[in-house]
Amino acid sequence: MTTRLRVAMIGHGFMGAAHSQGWRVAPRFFDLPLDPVLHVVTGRDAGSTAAAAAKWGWAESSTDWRATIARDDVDVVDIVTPGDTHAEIAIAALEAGKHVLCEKPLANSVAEAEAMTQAAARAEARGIRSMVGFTYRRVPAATFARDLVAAGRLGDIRQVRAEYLQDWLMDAEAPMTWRLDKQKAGSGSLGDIGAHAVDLAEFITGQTVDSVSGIVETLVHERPLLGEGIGLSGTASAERGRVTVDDVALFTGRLSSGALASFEATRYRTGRKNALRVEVSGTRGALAFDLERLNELEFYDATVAETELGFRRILVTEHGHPYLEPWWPTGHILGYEHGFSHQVRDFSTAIAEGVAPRPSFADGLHVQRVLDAVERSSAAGSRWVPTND
Ligand code: SOE
Repeated sequence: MTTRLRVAMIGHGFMGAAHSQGWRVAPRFFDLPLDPVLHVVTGRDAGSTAAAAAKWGWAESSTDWRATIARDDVDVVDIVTPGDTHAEIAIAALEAGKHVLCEKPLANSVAEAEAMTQAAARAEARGIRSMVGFTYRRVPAATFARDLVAAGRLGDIRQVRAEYLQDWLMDAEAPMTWRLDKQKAGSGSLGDIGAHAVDLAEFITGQTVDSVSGIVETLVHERPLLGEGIGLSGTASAERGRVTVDDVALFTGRLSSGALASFEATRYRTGRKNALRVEVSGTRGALAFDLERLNELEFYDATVAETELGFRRILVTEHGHPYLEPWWPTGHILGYEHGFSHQVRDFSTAIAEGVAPRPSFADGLHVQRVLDAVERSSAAGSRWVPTND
């Protein structure tokens, strides 16, 4: 019989739904070495936490995360709360001997991310694993892009362009959410979605961003406070509040190979709903990934006959592609939610096999340093700032 992996999830908003789905579905498709059990979900409010438990299939609900972490019958703590609580919960969970999966960005500051990474290193020495939830690495086309680069199909990387564009804040009268509050979110577009662009560009190229020159800017400084409901589906109240985060972040990065990369993160790009795109250009070829077309990868092979040159669209839907074998008959497509099952597969496999999973807390700390360097660069008139790894 497969050993159970008893999971406690802290938080139950949008990401909580995505993670619940991952924990529930992954063992039904993948042959996992450990059997994840949706054991207990924890939130601030008893009523909505119990409702989330019933909706997503968690056996129990609780309003006390410290008590949850202290339980002997919990093996994994999955953190899907806003960034201001990541450090405290993750460090406590690691110290209590629990494996930890933490949503991105790892923390709200470099200092917090450093403390978390130190706690993760101490725990790792005792066989306790930790991972940060940069889930888009696990979209099959993005993983396949990484494989093509690693196999040398692009040659030497000359240039990279990474952007994450959304438009859900275009309406200046849409109510405040915690994602617009620096205290809770750490930063705006920069950390919320720019962090994904940095991680994915580094993952695909196998390189790191070593210095940056950037600018961050707030476009809408004030919004109605939330009346009733939650998030964007909530109603606006008559009171107004100040937006304390960036709305747009633009920056240039110098990669470890010396190549240049450009980055763009905004939630004000009309018509772009969830456009996480990475384009990589090398001496032997090029590729372009676009999350809005997540079952495809554009690939240009510069080594073919001149008369046959051109980007071609690879359908990343075959059983030979990363993660695809156990899903549907070949040629059938996947969606946003599948990345969360792939995350569960990789995390639980690493726990079972006793290896350190990636992206690690150290990887998350590195991204945090890039975000911090962009903010410092912007404050200093876009001067180049090392990311200090
Ligand atoms: C909101 O902009 C958001 O939900 C991010 O917080 C997620 O990380 C990203 O996956 C989708 O957009």
